[in-house]
Amino acid sequence: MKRVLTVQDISCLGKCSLTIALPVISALGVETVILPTAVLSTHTMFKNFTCKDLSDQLGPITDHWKSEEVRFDAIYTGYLGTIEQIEQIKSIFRKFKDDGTLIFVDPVMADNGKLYPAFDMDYAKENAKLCGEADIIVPNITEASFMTGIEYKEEYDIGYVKELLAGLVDLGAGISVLTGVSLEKGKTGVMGYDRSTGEYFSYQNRRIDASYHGTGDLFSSTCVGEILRGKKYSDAFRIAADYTAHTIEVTLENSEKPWYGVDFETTIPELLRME
Ligand code: PXL
Repeated sequence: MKRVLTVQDISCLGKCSLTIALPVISALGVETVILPTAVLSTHTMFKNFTCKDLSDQLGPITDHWKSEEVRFDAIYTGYLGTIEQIEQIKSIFRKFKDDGTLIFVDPVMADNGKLYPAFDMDYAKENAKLCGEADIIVPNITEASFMTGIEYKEEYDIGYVKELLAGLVDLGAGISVLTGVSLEKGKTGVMGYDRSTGEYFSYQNRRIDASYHGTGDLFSSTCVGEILRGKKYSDAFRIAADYTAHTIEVTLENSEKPWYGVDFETTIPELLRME
């Protein structure tokens, strides 16, 4: 069985980061080892959330794994707390990366033109360096604009998307995938560029007028699980985009839905059948 290490916070209530990555990647038949960077009572869109930083645990935990000769087929990082933690993640890459380890970085820090409350421009610069060490990165347009210094736009054309992708390529990543790319009215999807082949790929599906927390994590976790279960990259991105859109639709239909996350629990069985 393939084994992935995912490094991100655990928001106990809120359906995001590890509480999405663990069930989704496991359901796809991939062993999911977790390294929690912090424990929060909820995600940061709640008021008065608590947060216990676990930076001092990352070294001892990974040293222990190293002494057990554990190896990973992939390392997937998501929301991280501080610049110091990004440094720690780079050393975790050095500790565990071998020829067969895929490094997948989702530089979670911003959306809709704004950084999340905990972050500033220095953090964005460090996240850009982390992306430079990755095989695959999946920023949204806001994150890409903060990392490349290219102006954020709400209205754009394919030329702007290609400019952002070129900026991401300069950071050093292998495959850069922009999420939340809307190239036609009423549609949204992903557009990516593979440095090794020089090829672009693009996938658009229906745009649903609702935004939920954790959908980026759902997209990334699905990509990681599908890639490790043997799907081609472009198929993994397409399935992840379709699954995320479908899950948002199902959530909207649920009259008892919580405001803070999506009903991925209802849709997981369908994900396993998606081709
Ligand atoms: O879904 C991304 C995410 C993960 N973890 C925490 C967050 C967020 C988004 O705000 O607050 C703690």
